[in-house]
Amino acid sequence: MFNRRNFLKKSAIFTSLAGLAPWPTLAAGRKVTATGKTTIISTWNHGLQANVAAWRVLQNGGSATDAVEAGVRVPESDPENTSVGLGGMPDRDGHVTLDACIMDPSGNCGGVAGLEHIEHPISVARKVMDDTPHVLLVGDGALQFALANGFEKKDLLTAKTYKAWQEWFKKAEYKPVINIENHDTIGLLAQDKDGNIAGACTTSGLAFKMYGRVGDSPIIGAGLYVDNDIGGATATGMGEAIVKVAGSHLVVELMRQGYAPEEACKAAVERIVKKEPGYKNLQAGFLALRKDGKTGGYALQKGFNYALMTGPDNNRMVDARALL
Ligand code: SD4
Repeated sequence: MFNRRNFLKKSAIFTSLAGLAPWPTLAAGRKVTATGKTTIISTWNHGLQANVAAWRVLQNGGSATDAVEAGVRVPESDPENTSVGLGGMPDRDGHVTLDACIMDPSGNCGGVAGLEHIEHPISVARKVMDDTPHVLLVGDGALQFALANGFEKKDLLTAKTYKAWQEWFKKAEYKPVINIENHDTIGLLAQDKDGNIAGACTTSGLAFKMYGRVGDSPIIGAGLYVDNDIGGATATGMGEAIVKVAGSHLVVELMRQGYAPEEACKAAVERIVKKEPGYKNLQAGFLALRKDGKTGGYALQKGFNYALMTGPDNNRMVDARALL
């Protein structure tokens, strides 16, 4: 018997299989379309200034990709910020090793991991994306690439982080702590007025990590993922737990299935809880920006906040809800 709901369901499946739908019809039967508004969302308090820089780029006609890069360069240059770029905490051997990645609306991406001496790993990640056939360069190879492309070699260890490292030595306890300095990666997602979404993520990683340790932040699908048909997601917190569930990709795929941004972030946090026996002792948080400009965030532990900008005079901090 002809039934309208079945008919709509079948035609939705058919059009998306045929690749005809601009983006899949959601489970709720609603298409998510861009609204023509600009939205920028980024992790933690340093996101406020990052959002402003990203906004400026969009206002001046820059692309979403230019905007996310410019946004996260702000905390990368801040020596007081001990978890991103210049002034980031070193590993247990005193090396400041940086991880970053970027993804554009066409699905292109680039990243660097374990990069030393370069203040703006995100811009090196952008060059990897734009100028090489690869998606990820690591360690010395990433440094050589950066230097060959004119990036300046710098000492990223500051008096403040050198002191913290010396202090750490007194106990030399390798125990990541929830929600303090070593959990302030910046992940930033931006949607321009044409609806295009890009994302960037950059960090110095866990303070006093093992030399060579790489977290989620430079890994596409873990620390960041963008599908311009659906939306973008980014992560903060204990990288190992986020990598294990391919967290940001998971959030985007859940939005594809019809989850609202906050619900998708919550489900990704729940997945970590299910898979990670030590979940009570770690933090993990996700942010999501959907194609229709809707945003959301969710964390495992309390204390995660994010900056949301939807207008020149509307840039504010939002406290994310938490599972525990
Ligand atoms: C990492 N996710 O390297 C990063 C750490 C961080 O906010 O600070 N996140 O695991």
